Amino acid sequence: TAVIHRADYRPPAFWIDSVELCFDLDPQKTRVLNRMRLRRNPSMPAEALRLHGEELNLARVLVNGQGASFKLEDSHLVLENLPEGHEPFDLEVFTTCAPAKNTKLMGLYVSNDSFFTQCEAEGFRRITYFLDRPDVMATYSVLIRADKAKYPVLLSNGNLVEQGELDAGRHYARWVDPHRKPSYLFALVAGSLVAREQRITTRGGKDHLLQVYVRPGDLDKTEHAMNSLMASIAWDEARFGLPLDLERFMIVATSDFNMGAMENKGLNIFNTKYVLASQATATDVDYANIESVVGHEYFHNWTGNRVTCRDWFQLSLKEGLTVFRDQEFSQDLAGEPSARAVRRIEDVRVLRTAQFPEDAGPMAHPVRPDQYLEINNFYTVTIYEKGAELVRMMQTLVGREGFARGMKLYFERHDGQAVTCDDFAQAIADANPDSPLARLLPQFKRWYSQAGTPRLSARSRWDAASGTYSLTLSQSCAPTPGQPVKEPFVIPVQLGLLDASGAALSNGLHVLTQESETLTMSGLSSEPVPSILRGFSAPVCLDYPYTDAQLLLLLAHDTDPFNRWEAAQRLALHRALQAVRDSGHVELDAPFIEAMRGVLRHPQLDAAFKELVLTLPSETYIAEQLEVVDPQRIHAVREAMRQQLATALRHDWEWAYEAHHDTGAYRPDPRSTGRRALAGLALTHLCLAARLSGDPVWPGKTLQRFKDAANMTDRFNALSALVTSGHPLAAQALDRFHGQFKDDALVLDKWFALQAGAPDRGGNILPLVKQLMQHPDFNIRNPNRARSLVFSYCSANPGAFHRTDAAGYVFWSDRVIELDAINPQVAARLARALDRWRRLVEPCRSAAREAIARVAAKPDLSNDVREVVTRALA
Ligand code: HT7
Ligand code: ZN
Repeated sequence: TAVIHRADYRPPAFWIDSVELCFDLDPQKTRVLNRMRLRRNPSMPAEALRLHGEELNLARVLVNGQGASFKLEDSHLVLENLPEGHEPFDLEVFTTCAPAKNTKLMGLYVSNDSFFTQCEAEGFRRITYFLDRPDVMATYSVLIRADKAKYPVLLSNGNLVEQGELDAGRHYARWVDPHRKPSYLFALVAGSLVAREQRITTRGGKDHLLQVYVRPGDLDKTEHAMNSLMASIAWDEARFGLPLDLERFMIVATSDFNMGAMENKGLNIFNTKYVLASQATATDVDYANIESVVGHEYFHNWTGNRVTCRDWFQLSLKEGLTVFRDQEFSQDLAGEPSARAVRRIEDVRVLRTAQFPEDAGPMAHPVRPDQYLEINNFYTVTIYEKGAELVRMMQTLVGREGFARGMKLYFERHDGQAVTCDDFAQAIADANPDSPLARLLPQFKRWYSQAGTPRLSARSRWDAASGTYSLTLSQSCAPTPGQPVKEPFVIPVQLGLLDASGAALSNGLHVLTQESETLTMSGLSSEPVPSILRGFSAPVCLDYPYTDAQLLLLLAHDTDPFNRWEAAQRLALHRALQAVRDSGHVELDAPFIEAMRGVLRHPQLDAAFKELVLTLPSETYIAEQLEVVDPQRIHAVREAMRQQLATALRHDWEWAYEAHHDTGAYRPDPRSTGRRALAGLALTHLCLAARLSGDPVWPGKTLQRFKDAANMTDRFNALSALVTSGHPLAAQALDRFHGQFKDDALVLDKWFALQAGAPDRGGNILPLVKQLMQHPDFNIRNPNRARSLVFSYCSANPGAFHRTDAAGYVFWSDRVIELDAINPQVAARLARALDRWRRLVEPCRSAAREAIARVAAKPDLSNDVREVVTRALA
């Protein structure tokens, strides 16, 4: 298959105005009758109709009710002799497919004896022949017929207009979606499901039915998802004036799903991981994720569904914007400024540990890519998270109200259309003609076209005699594949100055547009300390030669909580990097330890914030700062730092645990979540300290906590403390956990993930992972289970994966090849685990290259995996 280029975009030669689909569901052989009303696109020259289709059996083609001539050409149904002129005509295509054999989980597939669809990006063509591209928008009427006992619930998009009985124990339902939509938003679900229901009246006085469908035993785990949905509906109306435009809004959960969830119009399909929660089975992190994913999919109803993408190169138009919206939603729900800051820090952590490496590696691509081989490979942290940062910068440049004005104009202009990232940026700028965004729009849009993380260097000069302080800000961006030279970006730099006592001197936004600019402030009595990039106002890598004294001052006094946290991260990062360069030896100094103690014991700071400050930068983030990466050494250094913090602050951790572990009746609100997180971190450190001292008390207490816990957060934190500290009590706790939760797939995922992600001790993790692959509960075909074991090892446990004997890489290549035959999308994600192989220290580097080459040499690789390994070796 050939590479697809953005520059080659052409509108379709035909439009499809309406679709009538009739499904006779059968796991082995489902019949699909597709009646389309088409017309030629008057603005395009006359040409043949080329409909996409994949793994379909074609039975019949009729044009205006008559048999028609056609050709089947490399995944296309081609019709050449169609009626001339611009009158609409009918095309009927009758096909069959085999949902039970569909292990790719794209198109129509079976999971736990129910039918589900996944059509984004190009799955609809696996259901029927179609112009399967997002700029072809049609109305859909869907008739579903199936065995009533096996599939009592039959769902599709829109409104249920008819249902009834058929002979031979079958029944039917007809759904009509009044909204035009692209094929990727089509959905169908059929199975034995039950729903939590909620009727609501929205601000405009309209009534709506909300439903969350799950398997019968799971109904008691749907309350949080329903609450999150109601909160999302209220938020979008309040913040952006965007109402729910459907009488019925459904969420359905499935345990076999390639991603998190899917925003099909009125019928969102979710991975169970982002729906099901009870205090006994889900952690605080799960609760927060459910809130944000439910929000995300709901917000797509406007940003994605009402206004969609012209082509898949514009994916960030909907994804970046919708991530921005879900981040804002979560912040607004968190409420207080400090809780908002915690959310912001968490989001930036994801960006820096996942997106920055992507932007520096072989898969680096612009937020609006120029080319792809397989679109599924471009559902990336760059499209999503960096895309959200671009939208956030726009909001910073036009202000919060200005941004709401821009959104309003965007919908006024484009409701019902399939548009581009340019259209979005233009609307935000046009609604704010006096803003810096409007003035700088062409330059700002380089963020969409240039890949790579810009480096923002700041250098200061202090002239004591005149009391003048100057700060020079310079930007650069390293080459990325296909982009050797970059033009300067527009970088909004939120900048504060503190005096030597930590008091605030100034705060303002500087918009950097040149390669280098100098800001000067005079009339100062002493040299100030700069707090640069407050709130992480741009997705850049900031380089400023902070001294420890400056960082300690910021940590103690900065009014910006993000930079306060950042100061602590820098203090820790400096020490980690120093130790890694210094042959792995680390000895934490008293000022650092005292600063950490000060934060831990601080009377005013929130527990959630303390937990973030006392969590050291991740191994991946440390690795990103280095040109040559020795993952085992990084792991050893970080572990040694944790161990020293555990020992030196032992009494403080004890205090922290005792003061925070009782959070009363379970509620997943920011305050109690923060307290549980800090108590959990304390337990981990207490178990680590016990490992050195041999003290049995805290491991014993931790085991007791594990047994007595009233919620999964506390239980799992205790289990994790025992496992990550390598304590012998971990084994019995793991057994007990498995026995207790063996029937709950999502909890078993945690059990697998914890073991595969545990710190390596003498190379013990890989044999354990191999052993767990033989466990009766392991099934590589289930994406959640594959992620919990194989990905947790290969992608999230660098210290254990990058073995000098190359066994980790051999295991990786075996799994990529095994998975590729089952589910190429999941395989390609796993293939990304070795993206950054070029920077690895020898012998890892050569061994990693060999493993990638081994995968690349395999004939019949999917496009998904081929694209990843080819780029990695390029
Ligand atoms: N828009 C959704 C994308 C998605 C997806 C893409 C490829 C293959 C499977 C998929 N499942 C969902 C998810 C979202 O961003 O909301
Ligand atoms: Zn999305």
